[in-house]
Amino acid sequence: MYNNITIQLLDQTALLEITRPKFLNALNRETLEEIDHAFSQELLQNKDIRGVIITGAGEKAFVAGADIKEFVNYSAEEGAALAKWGHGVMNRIYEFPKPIIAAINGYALGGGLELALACHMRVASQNAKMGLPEVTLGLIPGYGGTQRLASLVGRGKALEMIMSGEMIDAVEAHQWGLVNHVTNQEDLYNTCNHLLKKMYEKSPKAIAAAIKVVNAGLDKSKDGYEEEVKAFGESFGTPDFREGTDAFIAKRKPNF
Ligand code: CO8
Repeated sequence: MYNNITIQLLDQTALLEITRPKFLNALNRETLEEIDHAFSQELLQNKDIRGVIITGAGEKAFVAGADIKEFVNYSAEEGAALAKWGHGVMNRIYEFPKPIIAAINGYALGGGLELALACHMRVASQNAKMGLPEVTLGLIPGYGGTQRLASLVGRGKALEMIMSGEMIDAVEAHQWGLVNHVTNQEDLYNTCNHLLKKMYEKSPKAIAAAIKVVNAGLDKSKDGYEEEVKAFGESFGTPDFREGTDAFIAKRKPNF
């Protein structure tokens, strides 16, 4: 069904792998379209899927960027249209109502790092290298990276990374707050899955509401506090609230 990605359902976790290792998993248009399709359809609709891990095939790269060869002859209008469309894809991941972890297993550069930034959490293996090298190409990040990196690590560090175009390693990325955890290469999937499994014991409706409200607070067009009040109130009407509070009173584990 897909040419550039695979999706494996392992228990309640979907493992989405980008499978262009020959090109270090660079995101050509078709790959991004397939990722977008997956998040709009099966990953969203399949109730057995409680969380997603995104990673890159091969030993070397998560994703080494947007596919440079595809846009070398683009005009300003074509570049802007590509970035606008890419924003839509990244936003669907950013707003996705189930937890998503980027398992960064090598190079995460340019659009690849921007994809990881759109995920809710990032776990890097010790061999990972992260950077936004667009200035080397006479470009700036165009898939939301200027905004999401600054909101994650602050303006100073974001500008250092963007203006130097240099890569940082997993340990430095952890110190910056860019990745949540660092792990051995062979433990990467298990570490991500372990994080997700803890979330599967909790209310999926509450998790979806938390993603929405945290994102709203970072969105200049929204009032995060107002969104919190609204979502908090709505939680009271959910079966998950009934189950969670009944379980507490009965001194048992909730079953979500
Ligand atoms: N696009 C296309 N092909 C790529 C990319 C890429 N981003 N990265 C690697 N490849 C290809 C190489 O061309 C090579 O293919 P071939 O064998 O056919 O020549 C193959 O992958 C293997 O790569 P290398 O031989 O270069 O591997 P090395 O181990 O020597 O080097 C590096 C690894 C350092 C990661 C190197 O490949 C590199 O610098 N890649 C480019 C990194 C980069 O600049 N990324 C940013 C791209 S721009 C971007 O992402 C903009 C995002 C926003 C777009 C918004 C719309 C405009």
